[in-house]
Amino acid sequence: MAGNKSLRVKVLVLVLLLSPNFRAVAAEPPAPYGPIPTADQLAWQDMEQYGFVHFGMNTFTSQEWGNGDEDPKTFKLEHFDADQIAATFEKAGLKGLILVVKHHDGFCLWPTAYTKHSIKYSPYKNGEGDLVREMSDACAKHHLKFGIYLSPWDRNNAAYGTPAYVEIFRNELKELLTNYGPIFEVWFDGANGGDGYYGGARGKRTIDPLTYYGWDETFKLIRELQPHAIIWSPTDAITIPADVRWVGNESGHGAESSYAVVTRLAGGVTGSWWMPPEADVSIRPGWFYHQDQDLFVKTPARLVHLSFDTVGHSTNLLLNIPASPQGEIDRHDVEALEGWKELTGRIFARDLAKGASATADNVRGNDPQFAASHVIDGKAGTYWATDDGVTTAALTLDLGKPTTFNVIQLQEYIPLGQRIEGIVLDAWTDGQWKEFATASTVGHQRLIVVKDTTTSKVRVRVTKTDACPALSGISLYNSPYPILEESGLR
Ligand code: FUL
Repeated sequence: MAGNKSLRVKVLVLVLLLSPNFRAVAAEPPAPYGPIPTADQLAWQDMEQYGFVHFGMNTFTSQEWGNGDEDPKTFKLEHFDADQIAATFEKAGLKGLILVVKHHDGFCLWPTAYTKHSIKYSPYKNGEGDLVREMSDACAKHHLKFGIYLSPWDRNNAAYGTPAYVEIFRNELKELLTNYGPIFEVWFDGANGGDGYYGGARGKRTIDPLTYYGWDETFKLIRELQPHAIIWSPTDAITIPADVRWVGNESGHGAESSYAVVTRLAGGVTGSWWMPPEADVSIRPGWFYHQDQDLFVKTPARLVHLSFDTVGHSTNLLLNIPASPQGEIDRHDVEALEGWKELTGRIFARDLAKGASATADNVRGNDPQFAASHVIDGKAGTYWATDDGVTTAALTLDLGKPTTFNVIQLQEYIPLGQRIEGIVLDAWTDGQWKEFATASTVGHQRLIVVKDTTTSKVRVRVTKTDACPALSGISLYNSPYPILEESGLR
């Protein structure tokens, strides 16, 4: 009996060794290609959409850029409804909120010990108020990550332009990073120097934005006090790389070919970093609330288009929704956000690729771990990959029956880096493949909008890639709303 059993075991081992599946288990995942994201950058990328709240002295003077000579008493806030603001963000599907705690006019929304130009000297709660506290508490309650925008340029401060101001700035930052819980993103604006009040001296102060602030020291401080915070790059000249960069416009456009990796000169050496783009854009013409702009709030359709143009191009969307002098999000903005949420829900209601059968002309080591089916398993952590050296490959989804769609969503497995630079989509039409769309980069997410397309089979061809492709998601949607027609609004 014992002899029989050991024979059976030997036969089983032989069968396993010879089966393609068994050999596949031994396949190694592809090596990372180029710079790769940190865990915090990946978590940030997954947020996709979050918002700014511009609120401050400008809200009460109806300005965009205050000069810095405004009396703190002008900040006539009677009631601040942090709960309404956070609830509005949460309902809109935004994942975080970045509060402008000090704009260029220098007025601080928290009772800082480092300037008298703050809420402490305003009528709000008789100087006992702290909007950073109120807002960060409300964000925690509404499941929003909380971030801060602290303007480096300070048109109020007498010391601006001298090393003493840089110390003040860092001390303000320290207060913010140590008193208000976890900060997911620290945002520094690029506007710098120029005219201001400067403690009564008035006039123009010019600084060198690359050297004046000593960003290296400031970044070290952030890394030490909030190691998980994402740092928004305030300048192109970096020695310590930031985590994310400005997309290059304030109108909500991601690049057609969108790269998370940048190559720049830093400290005299050219280096490459994972530093994906973020697009900041306002729901209104201005960044701050102005009543005469109530009728110019972006429509739900425009917001859908914005998010396709940014998140659909691997660019996180930072949508500004300013609070009004009543300390809340105005109803015009609330209505637009509700409409946006509803339209988005309708577009992504049903993934028509779910349940399809997926095959590929190359699967890494024939290993089920890298099978084509992973692109439709709904899991971000699994992916289809090919053998090393494969730079063109095709994956086919058999939908089983003629299916109509107009949005294709592709996702690359970015923990291994960004690889793909060319994609072609074919539809099975009249017994042959017919190309119906192309795209360049994929990255975290690529949304491709096409005319209504009806087919029973879709083929995704990778036509250009820097290393063997690793795709984690392919989805098909049928938007009842004509997204393409909005593209004229670019
Ligand atoms: C700009 C600033 O000058 C605007 O006022 C606004 O804060 C925007 C987000 O960044 O550069």
